Amino acid sequence: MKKHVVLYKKLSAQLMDRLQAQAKVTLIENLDAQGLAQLRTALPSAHALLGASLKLDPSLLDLAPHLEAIASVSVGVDNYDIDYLTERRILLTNTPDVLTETTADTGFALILATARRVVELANLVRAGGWQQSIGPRHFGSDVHGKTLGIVGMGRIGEALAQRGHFGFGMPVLYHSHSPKPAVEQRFNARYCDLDTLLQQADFICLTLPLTAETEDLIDARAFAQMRPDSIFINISRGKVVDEAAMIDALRNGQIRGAGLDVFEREPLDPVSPLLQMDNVVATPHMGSATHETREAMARCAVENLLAALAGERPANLVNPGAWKR
Ligand code: 8YV
Repeated sequence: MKKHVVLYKKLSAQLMDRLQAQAKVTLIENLDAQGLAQLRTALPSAHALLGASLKLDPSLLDLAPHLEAIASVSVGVDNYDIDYLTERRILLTNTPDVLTETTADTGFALILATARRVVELANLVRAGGWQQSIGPRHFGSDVHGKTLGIVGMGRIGEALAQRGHFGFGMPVLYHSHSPKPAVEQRFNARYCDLDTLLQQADFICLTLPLTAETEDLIDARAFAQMRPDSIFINISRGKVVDEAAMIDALRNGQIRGAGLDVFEREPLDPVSPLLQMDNVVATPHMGSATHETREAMARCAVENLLAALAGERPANLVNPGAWKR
């Protein structure tokens, strides 16, 4: 008998066909109140889940006694209680690698957009405000040759370093759990402690996962280390930053600006003070959001899920402790 897979993220027709050939599939179209009610109804018979952007608490997963696997369409796994899943021997998989380059591109899009005031000046033109050659009050700041500081040197951090070093001639500082000699050799990068990076970098970019250790890592004390002409970039998770402290730092001129793709609560509240500041570029968690990359992530998630249901070890297993063999 076919296993029951519950999707809470829509798949392309091609991937849907592939999944339906192997499993009974229930699709939850939206994660609104009705969708969440549908999910709760489907969980008691579910053998696997596939989706993203939904916190799957133990209280919800207790409704799924037959659950064998969760295939997340994401590289970040902060929406899951990994200890709980491992205890229940529920395999959790994610989609690393396929989104690395696209997410690093987003990081550089925010660096350039924030430093050169692209959104603000494009809106000026659109509003008919371009009446004469622009002057100093509309000037931005250079990116090439400035110091790029990367907090978290994983796949995305490395891709960011590659762009900075080879693309923009930027000296690269980085902070992570431990030094990475290969990264230092490839990108002439220098490992330093967090405070040194915050004090010396022109661009401070967060590319680290949200964990118990990194939650609120960038707080008022951290912002106080940064230079007034520095620009803060976050493409990791909103909760790595004390958002109120960031708002204060921007208001008080402790930093020049911020390029933000992630926020403490998402979607960002339309009345957030961040949206009232011209020196803030805010984007809707679009890090991996291209047609090509999201299809590649979904394909990776489907492959992980089908392997798990077939009793094979998935390629991207987040919690190897849950693996039976
Ligand atoms: C999106 C991400 O949240 O991969 C992650 O961890 O943050 C982004 O790619 C995810 O892909 C939503 O589908």
